[in-house]
Amino acid sequence: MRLSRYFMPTLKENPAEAEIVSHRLMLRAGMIRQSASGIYSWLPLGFKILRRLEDIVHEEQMRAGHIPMLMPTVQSADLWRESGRYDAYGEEMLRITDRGGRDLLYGPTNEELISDIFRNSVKSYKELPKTLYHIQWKFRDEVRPRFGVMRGREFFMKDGYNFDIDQPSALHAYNRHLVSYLRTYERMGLKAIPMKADTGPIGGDYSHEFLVLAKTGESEVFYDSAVTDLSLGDRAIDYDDYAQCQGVFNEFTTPYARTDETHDADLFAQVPADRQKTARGIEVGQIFYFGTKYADSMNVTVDDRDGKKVKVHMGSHGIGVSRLIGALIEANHDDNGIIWPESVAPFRVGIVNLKQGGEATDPVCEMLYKGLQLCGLDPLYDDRDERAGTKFNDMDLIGVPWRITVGPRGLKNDMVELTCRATGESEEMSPEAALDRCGQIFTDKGLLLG
Ligand code: 5CA
Repeated sequence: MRLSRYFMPTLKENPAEAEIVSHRLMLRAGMIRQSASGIYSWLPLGFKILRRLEDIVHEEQMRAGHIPMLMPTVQSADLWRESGRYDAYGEEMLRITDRGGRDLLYGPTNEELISDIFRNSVKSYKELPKTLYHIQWKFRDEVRPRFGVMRGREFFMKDGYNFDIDQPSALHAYNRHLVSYLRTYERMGLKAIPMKADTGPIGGDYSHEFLVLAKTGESEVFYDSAVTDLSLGDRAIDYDDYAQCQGVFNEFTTPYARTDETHDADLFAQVPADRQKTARGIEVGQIFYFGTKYADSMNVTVDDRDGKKVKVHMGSHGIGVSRLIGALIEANHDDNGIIWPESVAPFRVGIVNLKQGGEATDPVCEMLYKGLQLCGLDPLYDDRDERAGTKFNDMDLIGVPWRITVGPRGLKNDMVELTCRATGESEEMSPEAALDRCGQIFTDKGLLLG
């Protein structure tokens, strides 16, 4: 993308309404603009990273064997009356009446709709197990929308629903989701810790929230520091393997890690004192097994082997895709702006032309721009007629991981400068070497095809 043709309305000043750094930087970098309280337009740069995260979520869901689909944002109230949640949901639900006087709502989640689709189409145990998911806008009329996309009213969420014949199969689906979520967050360069969550009346161990540690997080968390050393890494996962998924579940959920909602001071006291940590965290996902709760209220059954109708075991699993952008920025920034992990950066390499219109600089920048495009690296070429300082500030603000600076002085010795946003380190090399190096960095990390 040539910056002169792009739409990236950056702000020099800190917007007064933004209380936390991710909100400030998203506004300043021209990623979002507020349309109404808790509702945002996604400007091109914000939209680009939203798509990057969505792609990673899709890839990891499909890798785990889950099936993508798309349900509407607007739902009929009738299904929610059937499950009993139309009244129970309260003021958080945005209710709409159409011209025919029918009650509709803007979906805050989709358990009812997916249960209805499933029960109308699936009749036999032979078709199980199935996990269906979509990534779609949700609306919750939060009492206190705040911190930008972190607690919005309209937000982008992946929600998935598993349908299984019995509890062991449904618990495998639960474990499979836990593993696929760990992998999803790791790919985004985030450490998200599964923490035991409230399960309400169903009890048991079967709800976990995933929390990213950050000073500005809304939840207070208590954990054994050993849990922060765990990583899935690039180990091969067979998502059909019950024992392997259970093993990962055990590994990641055995060390103490809970939010204030489930915190147990006596259990926490058993963690070695030097490993007891208290911090704040951002909830970026939640998984939940709820047995036959919806099957009971909405009569979701299939025929078993003997032709007898049996209730289906279900669970639901969510990832806060738009909130993740806030979490990523909270975890990766400095005084100058965002520092995107390479895997999610909206633009992976930036080119700064120190003398726009220069006889020496322009052709080299064009060569780099085309070369990087051929590598699949999606470069951002700052070809504006602006001061060097402005160009550097904008590249730093929007968090481009690698920057190639092309100036007349360096070119006299056939040199450009390659700078890493995360470390601030620069190295001089020929334009061709800079191109090769960028290709190599992303090839080594397996990011060129993503
Ligand atoms: N039906 C279940 C699972 S699909 C469900 O809705 N779970 S949830 O309420 O925990 O939402 C899933 C994720 O969406 C949360 O972990 C959080 O990351 C994100 N989320 C929830 N509310 C908001 C909000 N108001 N703004 C931004 N993200 C949100």
